Amino acid sequence: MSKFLIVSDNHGDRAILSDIIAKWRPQVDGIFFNGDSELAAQDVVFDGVSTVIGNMDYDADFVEARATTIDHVTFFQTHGHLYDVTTFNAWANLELLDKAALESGAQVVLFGHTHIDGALAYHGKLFINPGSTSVPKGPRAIIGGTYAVLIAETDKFVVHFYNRSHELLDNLTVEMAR
Ligand SMILES: [Mn+2]
Repeated sequence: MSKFLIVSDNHGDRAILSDIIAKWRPQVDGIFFNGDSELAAQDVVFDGVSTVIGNMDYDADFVEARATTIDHVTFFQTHGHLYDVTTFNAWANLELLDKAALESGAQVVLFGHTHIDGALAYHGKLFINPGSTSVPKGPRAIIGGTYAVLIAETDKFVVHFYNRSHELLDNLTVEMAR
C-alpha cells in the first residue's frame, strides 16, 4: 500500500501548506502540490514536493506539467488552466487532461485551479482535484478548505478528503478499482 498527499491553491496561505505537509510527510510516499501557491519554487516548504505552476504563480522555475511514477503508480500533474478544466454546470472539463494522461501513460491525474474538490473515475483513470486549502469554491466551499490523500492498494485506489483541521470528510471518499 502506498499513500500520497495532494494539496492545491493555497494562494499565499503558507501556514496551512506548511502545517499540512509537516503533518503528512512522515506518513506518505509522495507529496503533490498542484499550483497557485504564490510562493517561490525554491521555498523550503516545497522540499521533496512535486510542484507545477499555477496561473497566479510567477516563478519560472515551476514546470507546467509533469508525469511522475512512484510505487508503480503513474501520475500526470498540472494546475489546469493550460488544459481548459474550468466549465459551467459540471465539476470539471476533463477532455484535455484525459488526452495528456493517455500520452503520459498515467493512471492518476492531479489538478487544481477550479478550487472545487472532487475525485472521479473516468476513462479508466482517476482524476483528483484536492480543492483549495484556503479559497474553496463549489458545493462544499462551506467546509472552508480541503486537501486529499490517495491510498493506492493492490486492487484499488481510495481518495480521502480532509479539512484544514485534518479531519477526515468520510462522506467524500471515492474508490476506483485498479
Ligand atoms: Mn487558484
